[in-house]
Amino acid sequence: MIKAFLFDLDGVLVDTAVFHYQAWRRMANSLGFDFTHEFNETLKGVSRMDSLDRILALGGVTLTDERKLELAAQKNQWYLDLVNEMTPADILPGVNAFLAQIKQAGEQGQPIKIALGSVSKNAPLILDRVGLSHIFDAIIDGSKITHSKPDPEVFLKGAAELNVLPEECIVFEDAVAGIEAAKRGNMFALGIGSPDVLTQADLVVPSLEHLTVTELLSAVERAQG
Ligand code: G16
Ligand code: MG
Repeated sequence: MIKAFLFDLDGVLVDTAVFHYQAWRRMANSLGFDFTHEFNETLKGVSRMDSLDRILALGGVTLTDERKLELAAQKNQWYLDLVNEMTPADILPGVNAFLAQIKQAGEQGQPIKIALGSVSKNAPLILDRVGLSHIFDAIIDGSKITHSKPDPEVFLKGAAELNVLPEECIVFEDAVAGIEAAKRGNMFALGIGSPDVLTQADLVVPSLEHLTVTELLSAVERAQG
């Protein structure tokens, strides 16, 4: 039985994935190369330093560890300039209504706990900017984990803090690495985006808009037989 929902942050609750893309591209451009939207998909859910390594490898650039730390700090500053402009209006369509449905389900005798599962060290700041800090029963962010997605650590820690089993969780994810993390953690993986990209997901919806908690729980029950 499903007892908890674990939400990714970037690309599921807010669209900071776009800000990461802009800031990393700006950094790549400053080094004399560029990268595509398709390549950017492979960075989603991947930690800051691992993302930097992947981008530098793409550009064929080798740097000292010191220079890499400088670049990561520069990228983060450009990213934060964008994050600091965020307001509750930046919450993605359908999210608030979906969160309200979860609360309603609880009032009607079907309690569902919710956790954040993000590898971002900036997650608490983003939640604060958009006014979502207080809705979670547990928050797992980049400061609490040692392995980024596709390692399941972030979601397993979320389940443990909520005191539920992995198979009692639905993970809401927009990233290939995040879907893999959910599956490796033995959780139901709900992809938010395109089925052509999120091929490993158990179910894919284009966004949280038009998704109802009741329909989702029925779909999971059917899938789990
Ligand atoms: C997010 C993003 C990644 C980003 C990572 C680290 O993960 O999807 O692109 O590299 O956080 O972010 P930061 O540099 O802010 O620590 P998630 O798990 O929220 O999708
Ligand atoms: Mg994401």
